[in-house]
Amino acid sequence: MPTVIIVGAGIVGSAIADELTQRGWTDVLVLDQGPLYATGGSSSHAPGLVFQTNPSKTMTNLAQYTVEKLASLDAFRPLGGLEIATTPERLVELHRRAGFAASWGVPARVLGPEEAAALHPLLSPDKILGGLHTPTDGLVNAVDAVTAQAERAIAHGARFLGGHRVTGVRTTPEGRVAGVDTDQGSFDADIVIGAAGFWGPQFGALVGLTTPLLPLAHQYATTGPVAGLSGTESAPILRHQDADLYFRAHGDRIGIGSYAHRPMPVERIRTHDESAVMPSVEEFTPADFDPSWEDAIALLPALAETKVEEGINGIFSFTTDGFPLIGEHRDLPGLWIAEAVWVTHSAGVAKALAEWITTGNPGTDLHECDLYRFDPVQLTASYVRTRAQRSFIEVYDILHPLDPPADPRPLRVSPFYPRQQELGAVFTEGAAWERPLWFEANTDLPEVATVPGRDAWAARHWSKTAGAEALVTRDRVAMYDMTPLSRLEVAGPGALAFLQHMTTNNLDKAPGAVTYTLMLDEAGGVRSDLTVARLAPNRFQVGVNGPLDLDRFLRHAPDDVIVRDITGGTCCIGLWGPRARDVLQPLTTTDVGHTAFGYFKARHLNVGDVPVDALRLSYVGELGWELYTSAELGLRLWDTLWEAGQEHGVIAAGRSAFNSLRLEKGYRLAGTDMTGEHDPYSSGLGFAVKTNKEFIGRDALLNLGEPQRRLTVLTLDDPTAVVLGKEPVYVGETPAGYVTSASYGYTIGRCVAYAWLPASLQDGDAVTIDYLGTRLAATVGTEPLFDPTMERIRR
Ligand code: FAD
Ligand code: THG
Repeated sequence: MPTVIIVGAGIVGSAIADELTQRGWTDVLVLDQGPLYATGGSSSHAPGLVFQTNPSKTMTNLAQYTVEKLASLDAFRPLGGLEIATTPERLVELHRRAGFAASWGVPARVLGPEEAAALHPLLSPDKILGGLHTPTDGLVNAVDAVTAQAERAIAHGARFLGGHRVTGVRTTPEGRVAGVDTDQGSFDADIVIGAAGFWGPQFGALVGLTTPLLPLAHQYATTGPVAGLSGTESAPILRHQDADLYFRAHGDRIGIGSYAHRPMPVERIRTHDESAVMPSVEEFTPADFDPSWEDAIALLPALAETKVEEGINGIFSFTTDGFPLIGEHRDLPGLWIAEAVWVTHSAGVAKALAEWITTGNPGTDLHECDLYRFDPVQLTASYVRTRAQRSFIEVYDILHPLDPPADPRPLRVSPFYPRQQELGAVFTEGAAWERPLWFEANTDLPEVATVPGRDAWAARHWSKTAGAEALVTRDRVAMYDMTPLSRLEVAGPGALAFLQHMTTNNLDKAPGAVTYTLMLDEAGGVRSDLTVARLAPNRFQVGVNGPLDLDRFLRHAPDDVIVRDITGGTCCIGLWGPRARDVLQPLTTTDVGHTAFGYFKARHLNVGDVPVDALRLSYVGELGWELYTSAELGLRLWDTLWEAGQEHGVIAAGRSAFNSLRLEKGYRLAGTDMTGEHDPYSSGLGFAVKTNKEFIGRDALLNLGEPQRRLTVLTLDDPTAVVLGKEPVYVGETPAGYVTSASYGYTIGRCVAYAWLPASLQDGDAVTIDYLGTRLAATVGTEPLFDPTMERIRR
């Protein structure tokens, strides 16, 4: 049995110790620099509100487990959660959040002002427009929860030592973890887990690991006695997001947390000796709290009779995207971290991590939380500082799914950026890339007039012009900037065998072949879908879905294979549409006819003056090519195609059209439509699996039963209605699943929504989708909705 050391005895560290010992890994030592179990970290003063509902299914599931577990340990009180609206926009947002709750299986209901106010002794109906009530939300006493989990772990063999500061991590000559050094001596271990909370970056520095979190102070204040509070603490936990506030009762007093103040990054974390209270508590700065106090009284007038008696600026971790950081150090096996985790998600994260360490698989889809989800440009100190402060500011904001981050921008731009600007690109940002959503230059296209309008929420970051771009792609030809699509070069004598092992489809084909294939985890869940182009016997170009695919390749690559991310130094134009060949052929001496250059083939050719690797495939479901060249030739490639395309009516088209076209064609987006929770068959991707060869996840696939759920295509019945993704789907009055991605399909004239639904549903069955509190009728369809015979592509 491996020996485990956990650094940090906060709520995360103690939960991990409990989960490991529950799994029979009893040789666990938990070290904390502070005293047990109020260690001086964030858990020692967290007021412990647990609101489970989150736009992320994973985060919600982690919270649901935390509630379940801590309730079983008597460390959770299900007082209910109440989120109130004081603006019409927030009321709509509460309906959207009720949708998330229904999608992920949290009971919740939007109530009118009277009913909502009746739940809380200090609320009055005239102050609010309504509330979202979640009966299973509630309060954790974090120190009690730490203690309960620690005591159970100790009963199963774990040891906890306070007053031990970890100062180094020891390694074996082979480069594995061997133990830790502390200010009280050394300890051996096969596995070391950093649960160091906002000390994470310092702990990471001991092992050469960039830990992209920022410690920020957040104000929490407690009032004196409040008339009207019974002292029994039966009031639900309360959120007033329009004023960036939350409330809980402490006996007959109220605790108020505020995210309304300026971000307060902690420049230097104090030691225990230097701290007046504890390292995670900085001195209260009342002036920062004053506006929040006014807002609190405005909502709960009974507070006017009392005052703020105590306050802290309490420190905890913020990340650039709001998700935790979980995973194993790629270059130091045996070193894991679980940091930037709220009390709310603590036990769920601990369970997933314990599963991951003991079985090799977290059992929960953690891709949003993975330590290696970032591109290097997202790991600089300045980026982390800017974006983590942004996360603090936006904690309670109403965020549209397409809202782009504000700064730092622009960071990554493709070589076509100046041309995109000239064409009036409306940019969004993804993975630090500037990405055109649509081009204002296309606003005068006659097709624009045929595109239906939509409601104000769905119309954000959208334009009828995007619809016109989609129609022109189907009708003529368009150029798409595919540069941000991550691509890897996989080369060396072992490259073929490696890729065969890593993915499901057969890649043992002659150079010039392109194959669509899946990367599974050991349990058969879909990690990613890839295109593999064999450019030479020992050299492959792999189109992937981002840094996590690179990470997985790097972890598995043997010595005779080199894996390189070539995204940054190269660029790509997707030239797609029925006239794509008419544009391309005159520019090259290579025959690009269907016979000479077939579907899913790769050729090296010249486009005018530019050497390119051309891949004949298209995520939008039209005739055409992805044309790759090195970055410095990108502008020349763009201009060459643009000029040649004029007589064929070429346009530049953006992400918005792209997403619509791929959904009409039924092409999935890994990480959104299917994740590690889903097997290839229920995802509709069985065609890319060849079980007659060996690959990771094959054994698990062989033991699958009949799928219970299926990724199902729906169309909305109302030809002007749209949904955006994550909405719950009802069969009759029963929540039956949730939408993954959705977009209006401009060619088919209906909104297309993919959804995980019971496998028993059939073509033509009626369902409803809850969109912001309104039920929209939808119908199960047959895939693909567009061009099922492939006549537009294979010609
Ligand atoms: P910590 O509790 O900070 O534990 C980390 C431990 O690691 C510390 O004990 C530290 O001493 C130890 N450590 C670090 N480095 C070393 C080392 N080198 N050697 C030895 N030991 C080390 N979350 C919610 O879910 N709901 C809330 O309502 C809520 N409210 C909050 C209100 C405030 C004012 C604050 C500040 C936070 C709040 N949070 C809330 C966030 C929550 O408190 C934290 O996210 C959570 O407690 C983090 O737990 P942790 O175990 O990761 O960190
Ligand atoms: N281009 C390239 N690589 C990629 C993508 C891309 N890698 C990541 C991601 N996108 C992969 N997703 C898809 C999804 C569908 C298809 C291609 C990439 C596709 N599917 C055909 C189908 O389902 O009919 C393939 C059928 C077949 O196997 O022949 O084209 O956009 N380079």
